[in-house]
Amino acid sequence: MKTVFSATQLAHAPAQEISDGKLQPAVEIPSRAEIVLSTVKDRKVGDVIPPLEFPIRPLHRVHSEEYVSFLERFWSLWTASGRDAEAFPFVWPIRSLRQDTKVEHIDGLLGRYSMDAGTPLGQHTYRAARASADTALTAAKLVLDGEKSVFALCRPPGHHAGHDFFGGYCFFNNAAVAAQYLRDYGLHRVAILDVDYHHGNGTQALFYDRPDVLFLSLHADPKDEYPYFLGYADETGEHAGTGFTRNWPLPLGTDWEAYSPALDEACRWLLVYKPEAMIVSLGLDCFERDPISGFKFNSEDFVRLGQRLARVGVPTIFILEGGYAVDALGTNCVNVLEGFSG
Ligand code: 6XA
Ligand code: ZN
Repeated sequence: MKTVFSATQLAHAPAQEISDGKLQPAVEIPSRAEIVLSTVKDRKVGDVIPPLEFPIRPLHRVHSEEYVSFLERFWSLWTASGRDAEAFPFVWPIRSLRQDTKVEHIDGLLGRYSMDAGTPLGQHTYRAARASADTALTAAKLVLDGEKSVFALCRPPGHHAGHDFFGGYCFFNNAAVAAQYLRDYGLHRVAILDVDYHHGNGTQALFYDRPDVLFLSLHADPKDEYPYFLGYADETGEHAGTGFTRNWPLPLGTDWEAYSPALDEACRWLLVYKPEAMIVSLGLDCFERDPISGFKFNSEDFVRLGQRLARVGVPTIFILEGGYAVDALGTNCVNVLEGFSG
């Protein structure tokens, strides 16, 4: 299996994040990608190739032009306002505040275009996020050109990012951008299976009213876990997309034994839908030692996950999402890829 990777993604290197009511060391850090890359090489998964540089158009198919432009201009606006440290949003246009004002202050813009205060932005965030989206797009192009499976080693991750907002360490929704690219360049039915520990709220929302991109997600029950406000079992799509979203919220403490029946059910939906390609939002944060998560996968379980996904039998793009137990991340990720490849 080919891996797509760009070192430009490492330029986004947050030092701190807000969690548990304090500033703590950031967990979505460059060493995540570095350990996955070195394990891909050590275990000879296949060639590692750089992404193509795509124009802005495929990003605008998923994200609003205003939002993309905000991310591009962010650092110059932030520094022009006299700041030089990492930025965190802190005020949002929530219920009863005006949605229709044209905000110009960078603090207002940060609130307008975000969903949480847990996602640090820095000088190189835009450049790294573009490289991450290019990585996913290149994987999609390879599948259109006939590859049966490709690994997009993406970072920063993408599945929480929506049409016009960032959050959950995500800026551009790599899986959604890849899915839309597959649709725009010839495929009619694409499925996204999100196995990250957290619900992929951004991806779900982007395709919620569409039947051409099936969204299936297994994740920690949002009543107990981030992102709290989406990912419940009664969310099944709307309008033309009714029935084309499915969620399996699972209790904290879920292990492979409890997870695999839900995965089997998701795979049965895939067999019914018969996608021409599948995108796997591959988070490795179901791991028992993940520092921010509460499931109980061991490293062998990730082999089983890969084996199960292979049985779906469709061209597959793996897109890296979360997973923060850095020492085990390469092993767990490559376990999925090897399990899949057999
Ligand atoms: C709150 C938790 C962010 C979740 C990030 C993640 N800081 N999403 O792994 O998949
Ligand atoms: Zn996650």
